[in-house]
Amino acid sequence: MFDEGQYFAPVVSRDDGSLAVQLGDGHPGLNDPEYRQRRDQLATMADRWVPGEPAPRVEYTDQEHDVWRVVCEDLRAKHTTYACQEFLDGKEALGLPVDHVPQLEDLSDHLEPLTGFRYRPAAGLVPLREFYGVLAERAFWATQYVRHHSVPLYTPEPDVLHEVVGHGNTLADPRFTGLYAAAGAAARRVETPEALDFVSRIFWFTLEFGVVHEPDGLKAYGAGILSSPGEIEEFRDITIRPLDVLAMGTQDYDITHYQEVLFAGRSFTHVEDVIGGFWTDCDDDSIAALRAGAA
Ligand code: TIH
Ligand code: FE2
Repeated sequence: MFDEGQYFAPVVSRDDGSLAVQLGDGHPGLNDPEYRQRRDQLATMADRWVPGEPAPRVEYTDQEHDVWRVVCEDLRAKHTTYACQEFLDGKEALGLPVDHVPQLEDLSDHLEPLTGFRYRPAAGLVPLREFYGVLAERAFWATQYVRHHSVPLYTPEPDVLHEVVGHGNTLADPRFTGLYAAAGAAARRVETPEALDFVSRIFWFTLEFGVVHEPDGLKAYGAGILSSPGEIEEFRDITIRPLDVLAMGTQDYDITHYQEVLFAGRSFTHVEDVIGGFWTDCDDDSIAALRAGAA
């Protein structure tokens, strides 16, 4: 139950050293040979990346730029309505293009002076401990492929739109990156799979799917909501629970559908205090004690 799961569609190596991405049943690109070839190509490029070198530059196609533009244009007004202030601050600082897919390396050059963060290109499979651990060094593993053009409004797989529009805008804001770095430090500190699982669920319900009360209503700060033009319109209508470390660290979720329960901070400061504070102090023993109290 506590295996250190994988974040993305699995990839397998071919005899020639290239990678093949395994798209599951029901994936919109499953029967689109061109899309599959593209996914394999980008995964292979990322796999060949060597730490310390720039992330590979991708020549995006017109169709990929179109998907980027459709999603960004759709999200423009929705972010104004539904995104929390700190996200909007990061968005202003980063100034992402709307009309083309930007390169990870160029974004890293913009992010680094703001918060110290840089992207690393992910081929697909990033084990949880590695994915979270490098946040402590202000590095963020990111995919470079674009979601299938038939499903611009929601994808169950993290694509470059999610990594950049969802996470990138937050990685440009120092209050957010304090939280990311604290999550990374926690992931490095804990040793048991149970504790890592606990830390990663809290990440899911905060930096991926967190919401926060602001004076004019409930806002999203989680990258998974903020990169989905579909889900961003729904989050105010579902079950919203108060921040609670034990509840969040043990709550199940389904990565393939809109979320059914979210946890709201009373303010961004409240999230920093409760969640940032937890990540800063937690260890195997404190997490085991929390779990035992729940039993
Ligand atoms: N569902 C998000 C989107 O459509 O942008 C992507 C993901 C967020 C978290 C996991 S996958
Ligand atoms: Fe994400």
